[in-house]
Amino acid sequence: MSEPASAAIKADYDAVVVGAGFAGLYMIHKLRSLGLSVLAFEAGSGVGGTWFWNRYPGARCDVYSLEYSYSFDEALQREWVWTERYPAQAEILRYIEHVADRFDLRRDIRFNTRVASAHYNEPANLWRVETEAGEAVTARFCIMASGALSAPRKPDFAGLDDFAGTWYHTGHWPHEPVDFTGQTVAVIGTGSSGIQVTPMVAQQAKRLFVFQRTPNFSIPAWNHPLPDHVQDAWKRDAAQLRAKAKATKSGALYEYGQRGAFEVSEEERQREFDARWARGGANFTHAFNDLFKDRAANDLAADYVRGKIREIVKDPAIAAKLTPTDHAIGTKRICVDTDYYATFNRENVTLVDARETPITRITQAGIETSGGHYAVDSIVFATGYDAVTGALTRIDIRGRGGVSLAEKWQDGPKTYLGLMVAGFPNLFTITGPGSPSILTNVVMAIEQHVEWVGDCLTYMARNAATTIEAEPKAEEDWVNHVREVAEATLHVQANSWYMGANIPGKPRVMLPYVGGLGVYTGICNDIAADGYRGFAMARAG
Ligand code: NA7
Repeated sequence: MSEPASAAIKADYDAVVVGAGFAGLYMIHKLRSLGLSVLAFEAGSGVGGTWFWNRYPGARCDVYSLEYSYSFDEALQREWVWTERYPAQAEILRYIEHVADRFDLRRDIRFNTRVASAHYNEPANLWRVETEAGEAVTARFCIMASGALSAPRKPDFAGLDDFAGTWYHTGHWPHEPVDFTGQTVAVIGTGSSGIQVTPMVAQQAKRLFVFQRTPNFSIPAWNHPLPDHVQDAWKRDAAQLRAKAKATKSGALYEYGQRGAFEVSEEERQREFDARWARGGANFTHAFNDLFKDRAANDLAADYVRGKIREIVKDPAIAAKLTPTDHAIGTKRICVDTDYYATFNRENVTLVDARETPITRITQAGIETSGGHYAVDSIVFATGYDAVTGALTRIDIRGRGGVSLAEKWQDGPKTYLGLMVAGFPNLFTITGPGSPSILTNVVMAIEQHVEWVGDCLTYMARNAATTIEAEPKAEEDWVNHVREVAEATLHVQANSWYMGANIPGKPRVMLPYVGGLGVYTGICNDIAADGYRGFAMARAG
C-alpha cells in the first residue's frame, strides 16, 4: 500500500462509516443532511447490525419497543406500529429495514464488506479504509459505528472441528429457520442470549442440556401485545416522553426509585419488589436508588429474586444451582426472560453444572466434561461477545505515527468521552468505551453521539477546521473520571463483560460510563458549548 504524502490530496468521501446498524444508519442520514458525502461498509448482507445477526429463537430486546426506536424523526415515530411490549428480533429488523428504505440509505452502503484496516495518513490528513477484499477508499472522517456487542466470542473449545453435528453461535445465527425437533441439543452459556434461547429450544428438542458455568439473575418480561391505546398515548406525547427518557440514567423511562432500600419498612420494600416483579423487566433493578452502590441494599433485591427462583423451580437442588450468589444483582447485565427458570421443570431439560464439571472438549459425538460425556446432535453457543472494544480492536486502526488502537488500549480503552481517541484525529467512535452505551437504551445513546458528531462537524466547517483530535490530558482526565465513577458502584466487583472479565487476558476495566446518559449528555454539551474544550482543532495549511 502506498500512502500519498501530499497535503493537497482529495479524499474520496467526506466520511466513511463502519457499520450499518442503528448507529451507522443514523450517521449516514445525519452526514447527508449536512451535505457531506459518505460511504458506509457493512459486513452483513443487509442493514441491522446486532439485529441482523442475532436471529436465534427467542431473540428479543429487553427495552420496550416504543423506546427502543429512533426519536429523531417525528413522522417515522408516528407511522411505525409496534406489535409487542418487547420487540422480537424479526420485528426490530423489519423496523431498521423500513428506516433504511424510508431515508433511502442503502445506496451509500456497501454490503458484504468487512473493513480490515483504517489508517490515518498524517500528511494528507485523511483516513484510508481498506476492506478485507482489498478495496480502499479515503475519507476526511472515519466514523466507527461498529457496535458494542458485535464481535462474537468465538467458541474456543478444543475439538470443535471434530464435532459431527451442527453448531451455532447465537450472535451469528443462520437466516434459515433451524429445526431442533427430535434432536438432543446443548446450550452453552446462560447470559441474556442463553436465557432467551433455552426455553425456545426446550419446546422443540427431544432433549436439552443447558451448560451453566455461572447463574444469572433474570426478571420475567411478561411480554404481551401492545394495546393500541398505549401506543397512541405514547405517540401523542412522544416529544415530551423522549426528552424525559434522554435525561435519565438509562435513557429509558424506568421508574427510578428515589429512596434507599433501608429508608422504607420491610413491608413497603416487599410491596415495591412485588409490584416491580409483576410489571417485569429491567425496571426491577431501579426499585431503590442505592441498589448499585450499597451491597446490603442490593442483597435485599437479590434475595427477593433468589426467593422467586426457589418458588418457580420445583427441584430445590436445581433451584439452588440456578441461583446466583457470586455478584450483586444488576452488576452483570440483568436478563429479561420468558419462562426461563420454569423451563428447568420440564422433563426433557437437564441443567449441567459447568463450574463443578467444566467442559473439557468437544468430541465427535458431543460434549465432554470432567464429570462425563453428553452425546448431542447440535450445540448452541451462547458464549457472548468481546464487548464494547472488540469490534474496534479487531480492525487494524492506526493513528498518528502508525500507532495501533489495539496497542494503545492494551491496558484498557482510553478515550475522551468515548467519542474520540488522542492520536487518532478525525476518528469518531459511536457508543465507544467510556460512554454510557450499553448501560442505556442504546438507541438513545446512539442518537446523542450521532447528533454530537453532526454538530461538531458543522462547527468545524464554520470555523474552517480540518482536524479535530482529543487532547491527551483531556483523555487522561476522562479515563480517570470514568474509573472513579465506576469505583463508586458495585459494578467493579463483578466478573462481567462490562468489566471485560469474560475474555481471557482482557484488561479489567469498566468499559461503559456509569454516570448516566442524562449527566453524560450535559457534559458533552457543555464541552461543545465551550468551543470543544479538550479537543484540539486545526485548520488546513
Ligand atoms: P454473556 O452475557 O457474556 O454470556 C455468555 C455466557 O457464556 C455466560 O453464561 C458464560 O459463563 C458462558 N460461557 C462462556 N464460556 C464458557 C465456557 N467455556 N463454559 C461454559 N460457559 C461458558 O453473553 P450473551 O450473548 O448472553 O449476552 C450479551 C449481551 O447481549 C447481553 O448482556 C445483552 O446486553 C445482549 P460465565 O458467566 O463466563 O461463567
